Amino acid sequence: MARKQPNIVVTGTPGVGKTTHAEQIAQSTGFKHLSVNQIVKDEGFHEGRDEETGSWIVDEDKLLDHLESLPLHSTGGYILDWHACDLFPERWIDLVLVLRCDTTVLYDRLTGRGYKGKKLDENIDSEIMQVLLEEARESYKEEVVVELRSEKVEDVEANVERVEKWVELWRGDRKG
Ligand code: DAT
Repeated sequence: MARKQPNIVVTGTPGVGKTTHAEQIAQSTGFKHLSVNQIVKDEGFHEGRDEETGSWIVDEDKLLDHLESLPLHSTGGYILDWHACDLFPERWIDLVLVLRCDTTVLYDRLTGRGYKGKKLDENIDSEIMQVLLEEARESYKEEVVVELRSEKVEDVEANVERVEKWVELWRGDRKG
């Protein structure tokens, strides 16, 4: 069955603004925001935390089984917010937003969150090396992946507006 609504992935290095964007896009489109990290935590889809970085060691099979049980792939209308994107089957996803941020701005956001040492360095390096953008480009078709800047509040407003327009076009295309 063809989806009536698109599914959107919002990805990027921690601190780039995924939650901020996903919440606002959910509000303006009526789509459901899935914070994948929250699901991993709440449902216990992990094998504890990495000692050094404190990140969850995710049980990807359990996570995928859970996502598969949602009407995500049939009805659509979901926003998947996660710092990874290669796990989601390509056929589920209609748009991948990769948020990008200047590293000095990101540094301040992450230290403000209490990140330090290896965890801070790894995330800053990941942004410099555009790890998530590469992951998205390797996992999805070129036209599905959109890189968006997320440094200022105005960036969020412009990005949300752009996504709203994209959703309208997507719906229009399917009505024929
Ligand atoms: P993520 O979910 O990617 O970890 P977040 O949405 O929690 O990121 O944002 C981290 C912090 O940075 C939070 O205090 C909101 C702020 N922020 C994010 N994007 C922003 C932007 N484009 N302009 C101003 N502040 C932003």
